[in-house]
Amino acid sequence: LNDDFGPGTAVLRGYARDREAAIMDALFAVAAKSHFRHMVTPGGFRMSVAMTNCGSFGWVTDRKGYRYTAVDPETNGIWPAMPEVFMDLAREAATMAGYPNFVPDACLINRYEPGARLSLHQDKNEKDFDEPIVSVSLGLPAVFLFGGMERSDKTTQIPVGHCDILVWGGPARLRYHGVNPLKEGSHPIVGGFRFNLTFRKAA
Ligand code: MD3
Ligand code: FE
Repeated sequence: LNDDFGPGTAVLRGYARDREAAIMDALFAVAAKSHFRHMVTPGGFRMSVAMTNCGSFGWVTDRKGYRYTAVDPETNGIWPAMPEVFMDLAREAATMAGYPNFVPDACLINRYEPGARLSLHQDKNEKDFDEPIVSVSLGLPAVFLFGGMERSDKTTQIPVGHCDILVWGGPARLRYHGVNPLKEGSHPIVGGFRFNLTFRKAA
């Protein structure tokens, strides 16, 4: 498929548009059960991005470290089930990108308000790095930073907008990436935020 950003990557512009309303309804239903919260890094910093999860596993961080849990530490119950519209979208996008066997068990939902950012990092808390990651952008546009295998490698800026899907696997799976501070704005459906759904196979 298209690998404009290097081997193992695929960009599906606007792919989620045919179900944007169902996605937003499902997102708010998840967030009504497990609320968005600003987690704390092991170093003690409050993240500017607010997060929640759905699926069998959710990604969390606190003073003890980064990890996946089956239980939401805020509710002490399991994470909300992954909505069918999420699962179908993630599997379709992965198949389009050449990963037909992808069955995610975790969906991290990131909420960016103006100024919120994600500094350069690798996703390394999953068990099997042969599994791809599917990322769905919703709402306000953002600039995604895509680096190399070392933190110091130069980064490419990738603009991402509402309903764009990016898939990362194979040789791209451990590349550094981040998100620039979100600019103010208002999206006609989503309002003053950007949401990002990140589908992974954690276990
Ligand atoms: C490229 N979230 O939650 S996922 C994250 O927009 C995260 O909120 C971003 O990075 C966001 O960890 C976008 C895009 C992504 C995820 C994993 C990757 C890009 C990747 C792994 C390798 C290379
Ligand atoms: Fe990441």
